[in-house]
Amino acid sequence: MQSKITIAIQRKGRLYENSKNLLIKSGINFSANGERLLARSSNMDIDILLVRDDDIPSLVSKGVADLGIVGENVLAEQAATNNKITAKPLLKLGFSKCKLAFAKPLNSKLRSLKNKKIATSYPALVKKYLKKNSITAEVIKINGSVELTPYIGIADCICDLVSSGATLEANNLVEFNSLMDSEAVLISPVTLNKIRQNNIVSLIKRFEGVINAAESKYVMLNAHSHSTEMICKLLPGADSPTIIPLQKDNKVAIHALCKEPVFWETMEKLKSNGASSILVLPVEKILN
Ligand code: PRT
Ligand code: ZN
Repeated sequence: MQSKITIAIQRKGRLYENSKNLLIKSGINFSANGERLLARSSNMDIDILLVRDDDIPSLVSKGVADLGIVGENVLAEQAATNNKITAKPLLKLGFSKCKLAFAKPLNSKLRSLKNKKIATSYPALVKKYLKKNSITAEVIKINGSVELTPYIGIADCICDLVSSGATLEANNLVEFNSLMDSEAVLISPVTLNKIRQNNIVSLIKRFEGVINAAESKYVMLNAHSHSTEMICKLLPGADSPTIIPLQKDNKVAIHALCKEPVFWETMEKLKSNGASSILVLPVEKILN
């Protein structure tokens, strides 16, 4: 009976640091040194497979790994080309956010994709998009430097991942349509391994706790008791704030777990509605 859980993460690249940090914050101690494919947790019955991101959907679909971390873009592209890729996303992880978008040269007169040549590393997703929108166009698969293809006459436009937009700008390209938003997701096989199921579910709950905590803040402030209702309405994503009477001046302390970001604008609004001594504190872990 194999009780050890295997998790596949990217060995190096854009997903690696955040994936590693998520595992470590979830209480899994391991060190990934050098070119090793396998790292063994020193405190839990867990193996970490360190691989290329492209291999993660198939390792998880086959059940070689019980869980994996990969970009939604990679999972969607592979699932669109290969019906053996059955791994399903369980949890959005909130990092490596980007979008798959169409872009054209700044001086291009291109108005529609019809009969155009589109260079991309995501041919299956682009073809699916064209089919869905009843557009006939030529899709050219390119593995790298997609942004150069319009200038060497290979394509009229591109469909590539964009995050800050700096690469498009540096190559005089402009985005004109978005195909999908993407971020890193936790994936699992369609059915969890029966022997390890309980442990896997507990682990997923820990990941959830870390993700929720990253987005949550604990807010503490003081206010006049007559403004309590208005102040509580302004606290983003707070379920049921704690209200504690203060000794002086008919005032209360309000404490709340805010499950959405607390921006400066929100704090300023709280202040203008009578709140004072507003503290916004990070939350490390949440177990619901
Ligand atoms: O070696 P391995 O196969 O494991 O990694 P890889 O080289 O295939 O992938 P990697 O590490 O580059 O990216 C892994 C994942 O990060 C992607 O599959 C996405 O889910 C996610 N991600 C998030 C991105 C970006 N943002 C991103 N900006 N992946 C690539 N880019 C590239 C994009 O292709 C373009 O060249 O960055 C450029 C655009 O960035 P901006 O900031 O200039 O817009
Ligand atoms: Zn890759």
